[in-house]
Amino acid sequence: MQNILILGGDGYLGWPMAMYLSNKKYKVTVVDNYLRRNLCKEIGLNLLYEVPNLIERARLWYGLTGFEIKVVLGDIQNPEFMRSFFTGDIDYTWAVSREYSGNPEAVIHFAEMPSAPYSMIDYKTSNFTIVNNLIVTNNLMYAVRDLSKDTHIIKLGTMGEYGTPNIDIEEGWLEIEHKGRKDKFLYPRQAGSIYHTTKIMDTDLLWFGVRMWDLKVTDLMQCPVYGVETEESKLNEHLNTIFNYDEIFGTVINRFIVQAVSGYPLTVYGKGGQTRGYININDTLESIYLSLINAPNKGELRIFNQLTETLTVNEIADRIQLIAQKMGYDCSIKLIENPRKEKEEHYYNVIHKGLTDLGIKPHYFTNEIVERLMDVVVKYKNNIKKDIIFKGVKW
Ligand code: USQ
Repeated sequence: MQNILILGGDGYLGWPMAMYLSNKKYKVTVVDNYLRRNLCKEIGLNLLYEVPNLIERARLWYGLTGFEIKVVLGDIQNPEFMRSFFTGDIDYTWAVSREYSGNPEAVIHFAEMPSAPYSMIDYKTSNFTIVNNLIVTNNLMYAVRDLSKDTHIIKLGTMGEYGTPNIDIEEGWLEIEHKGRKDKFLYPRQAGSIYHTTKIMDTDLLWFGVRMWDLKVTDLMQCPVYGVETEESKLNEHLNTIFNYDEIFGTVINRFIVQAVSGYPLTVYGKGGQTRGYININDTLESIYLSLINAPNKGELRIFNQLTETLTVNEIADRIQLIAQKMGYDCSIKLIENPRKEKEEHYYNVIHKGLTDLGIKPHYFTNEIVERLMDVVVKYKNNIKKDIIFKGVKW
């Protein structure tokens, strides 16, 4: 039974990941400071449905499965708090047994402010994003360096670090020949928001830690994720992950599904030719699991481009409109002035071999997947607040 620490265990990916690993008999501890929930309250962003707090969810999970997910609430921007997970001096907020399970074999690091629009509201939200994301990553890196050097750090990076270059996006690294000599470097990064820029800085920090202290790191270049249901959440709807459909924390596919169901035109930004990788939430869980059971060596920064397919915003909108109309919803598409500064027509070819080689079995963005997602969302149709769908945070 391996011992896994999940930072950001209350979030969109953190909680489903905790259940997924707990179901596979890992000893899971989650830590969170409710950042996402608190920011939603502060800005007035309703979730699609009420989500029980972390303690209530862990209790419910334990009641249904007999598996314990230990919960610790607090802010890992505090270095001593972060270090407590490696010294054993932990004050569990909720646990069945308060005994320390030992140093984690792996830490899965989701604990960042994850929204590009939030980071672009003003200098205050920008500062917060930079400080929070970098201090948390640095605290983790030092805790592992000082107290648990064999721990595998799995960090959620983002495809947005690469931007949209006019050449193929390689898997993390680029070999360069210059004046007759060759070397391998991190693939050039050029992000499109302050949030995405903090992810570049995270990668740089951890790459430094790998070079200096032989840390073991996997960096997952994650693309926008969509979906709600996972095998584990099917046990009870109160185990469903946090679901945002607002402009700040909602990702485009989840947003468009809610918009389609509620009769709000699908808000395609600009020309809609923006191409990104996309991944189903179940594939995210599987790829993190595959990274966990196939750990890199000491002194290795391993990078995976974590996507299963690429789509333009127009392709997403067209597919969702088609299915929505078939299901009887009045769904239209509206091209609106792009509040972001990004290329709206561009080359996009991403190499993503690493996870395929490890054996991932992808769920693609099919008509059936869209239908199922709509069926889930429509149950909560009466909760949808249309005024939070588009706020127009400008870059
Ligand atoms: N978009 C629209 N209309 C909308 C919302 C979005 O056209 O109503 C467009 C955006 O302009 C963008 C694309 O859809 O071109 C994707 O936007 P998004 O909001 O789904 O995703 P993004 O802001 O890039 O961020 C999300 C997550 C972030 C993660 C990132 C992966 O919030 O945490 O890191 O996806 S990636 O985009 O690959 O960097």
